[in-house]
Amino acid sequence: MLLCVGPEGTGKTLLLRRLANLTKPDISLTTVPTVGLNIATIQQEPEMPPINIRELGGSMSPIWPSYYNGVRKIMYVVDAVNLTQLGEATLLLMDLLAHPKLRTAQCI
Ligand SMILES: Nc1nc2c(ncn2[C@@H]2O[C@H](COP(=O)(O)OP(=O)(O)OP(=O)(O)O)[C@@H](O)[C@H]2O)c(=O)[nH]1
Ligand SMILES: [Mg+2]
Repeated sequence: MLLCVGPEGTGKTLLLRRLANLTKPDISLTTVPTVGLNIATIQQEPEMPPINIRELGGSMSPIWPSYYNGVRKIMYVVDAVNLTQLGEATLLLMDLLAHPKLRTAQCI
């Protein structure tokens, strides 16, 4: 299972919406903060099985670990322009990488 996490407002929902609708150039830029779980299904090629990605809202970071069971890959999203958030982004990433349940997961 692929998990998408990162601090609040870094663009996770928009990125996943973009990946799920690559052929539609006019996707809406309007999103609401994810409270809970957002599941995106990405179909790369018609003959390939779809990829399900679970996004956890940044506001839920204290309870992210309750969703770590069975995670094989992690997509960690950072807003590199938001310098005031980079410290928080680093601490959350360090916590994530140190978690025993994610020891064998790949981070991208
Ligand atoms: N212009 C522009 N706006 C963006 C981009 N990525 C995100 N945004 C805007 O930033 C805001 C937050 O984006 P979201 O995708 O909801 O962020 P998120 O990481 O899912 O936030 P949480 O679910 O609260 O953790 C929205 O208003 C988006 O439209 C981007 O690449 N370009
Ligand atoms: Mg979101």
